[in-house]
Amino acid sequence: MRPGRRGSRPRTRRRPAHDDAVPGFVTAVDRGRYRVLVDAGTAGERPVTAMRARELGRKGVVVGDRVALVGDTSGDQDTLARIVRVEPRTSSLRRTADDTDPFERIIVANADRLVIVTALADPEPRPRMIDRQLVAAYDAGMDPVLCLTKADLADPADLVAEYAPLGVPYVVTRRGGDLDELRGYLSGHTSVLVGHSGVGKSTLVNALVPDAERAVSHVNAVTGRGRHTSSSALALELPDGAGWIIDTPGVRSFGLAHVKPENVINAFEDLAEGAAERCPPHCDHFQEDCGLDEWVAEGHASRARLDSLRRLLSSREGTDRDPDPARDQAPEADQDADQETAPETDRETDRRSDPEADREADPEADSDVNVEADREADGAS
Ligand SMILES: Nc1nc2c(ncn2[C@@H]2O[C@H](COP(=O)(O)OP(=O)(O)OP(=O)(O)O)[C@@H](O)[C@H]2O)c(=O)[nH]1
Ligand SMILES: [Mg+2]
Ligand SMILES: [Zn+2]
Repeated sequence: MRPGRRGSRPRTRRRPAHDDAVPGFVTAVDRGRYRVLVDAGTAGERPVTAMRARELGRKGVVVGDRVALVGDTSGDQDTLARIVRVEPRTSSLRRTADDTDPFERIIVANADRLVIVTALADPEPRPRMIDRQLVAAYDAGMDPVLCLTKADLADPADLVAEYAPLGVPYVVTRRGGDLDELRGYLSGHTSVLVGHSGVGKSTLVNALVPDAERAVSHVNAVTGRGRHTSSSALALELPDGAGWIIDTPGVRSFGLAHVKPENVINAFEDLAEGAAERCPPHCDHFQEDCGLDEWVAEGHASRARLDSLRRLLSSREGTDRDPDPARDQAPEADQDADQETAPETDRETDRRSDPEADREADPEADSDVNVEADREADGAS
């Protein structure tokens, strides 16, 4: 695009600049201010409030990011550091507002486990939402685990049976129950809790992290909906250095416009092998000459696995908007996370015509996301 520019750029302007920058870990984002943990695990461990430096350009900063800070990194009251660099991410958990929205947002960076939290009742489980979150996990290269909460209210057997063919590990929790099995899945990982509002994500975080003090609120008895109590993502360290857990706000939908089908099928080793061997190029695995049915008929994989794979692939189509129109009027609590456009899928889109694209340049504008929640004082304000 700009021939010769690279070669003529003065050497001093090349990255990495800021050799003296201090590394940190973003634990919270709130209206353009970032809470960054510095010197973690040492006597000098401290949270530092930071803003993004202009030189970051459009690059988003989200919870879980590893960043480099300059300026006042003392963490003293009323000081502000600047984030001058975001280190390459090992994973990016993404969603779009719906499947037709090409502008994805990254929810959390660098996490390796996705805890899909679903209540067995109050609110009712919605398998389609589980499917979509599974797809998001596979796409991000994260290991999913299902956490079925509120087993004191309903029996998990049916839901467990439905997901058995997928081989996704699951834990069942109940009010006052012990969480050792869940701890086992979290230990040594950076895990993200996702799910509808009111399923009990913050309740779990409070039980796992003694001084977390995440606000929780009841589920509306009439609508069965949660109240979008948590309004932004927050990373908390598990006791004894057992890893990190990231609580996120309940979302109504999990758009998958950005997902590549290959990433989904690659999570099914037995079927991925069949697809490589038997399917025509660019097979969508629904077409008539798809080789997977034959692969299954020959006994290389089970029919239930193939059905589950196809269900997940089809969950990418259409939206998972609630069929009840009354519910659609309810606000969706959303992340304070910065918008980030998808370089892979958005090439055709004219960014200049996109009102969302400007958000990146003005972090304050992020506060206009459709949040109507009992705001929780959990951010770095
Ligand atoms: N009966 C029962 N209630 C639970 C259980 N876990 C959580 N709850 C209740 O469910 C309600 C919602 O819990 P939260 O932890 O606020 O849910 P959340 O997923 O964080 O919701 P958002 O922050 O809105 O996304 C609270 O009233 C909890 O006390 C459970 O295992 N059994
Ligand atoms: Mg919550
Ligand atoms: Zn196929």
